[in-house]
Amino acid sequence: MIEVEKKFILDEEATNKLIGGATFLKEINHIDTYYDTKEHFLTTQDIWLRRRNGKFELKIPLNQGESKSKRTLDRYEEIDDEDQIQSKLKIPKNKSLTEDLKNASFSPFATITTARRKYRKGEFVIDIDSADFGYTIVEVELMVEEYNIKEATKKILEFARKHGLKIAPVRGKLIEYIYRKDQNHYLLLVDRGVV
Ligand code: V4E
Repeated sequence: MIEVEKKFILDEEATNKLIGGATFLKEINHIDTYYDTKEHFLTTQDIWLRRRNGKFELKIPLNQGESKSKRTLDRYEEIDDEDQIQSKLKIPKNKSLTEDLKNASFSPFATITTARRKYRKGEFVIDIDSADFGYTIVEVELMVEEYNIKEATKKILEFARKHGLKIAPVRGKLIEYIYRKDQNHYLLLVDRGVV
């Protein structure tokens, strides 16, 4: 089974419609710190290294080489084993990962705290993410077999329409953060076809 998810922008009216009749599952808080070099070595290759609540996670695109316009779905390999992260990034192992990253010129460039409220509505899981810099988005998710991805995407879009969600490209939290705080970094990501 794989998770198919789509992001949407939320206003108050849409939130009420969305959570009406839904079952509240839980609230999780994330503190994410993202790392890169000053030259944006990782993010310009669509590679994302973060520390989430103290644990390192690396996301590497599976559809590397395809331009954004040709991608139908963004898929990433997700690695959370520190030794594997270090070897994927080709960083020599000497001390802790934090220390070794620092010595290899990787440093934190964004810290985002998110309150994620999870709901279930029928077969859909709804994540409402409120980030601390004043940005709220919703992710609608379906778990399906690999061969049902297209069908699941259609279902999510129907669900969104029914709930008055705007069907439009949405910047995820980190991309929105970069867009607001570092225009040069954002323009570089656009130039490299990452966003
Ligand atoms: C930017 C990015 C990634 C980092 C995580 O992004 P974000 O959506 O802010 O995180 P979150 O909290 O929803 O992560 P989760 O809990 O789901 O693991 S991972 C992939 N990207 C790339 C990306 C892109 N290239 N273009 C756009 C428009 N969005 C994201």
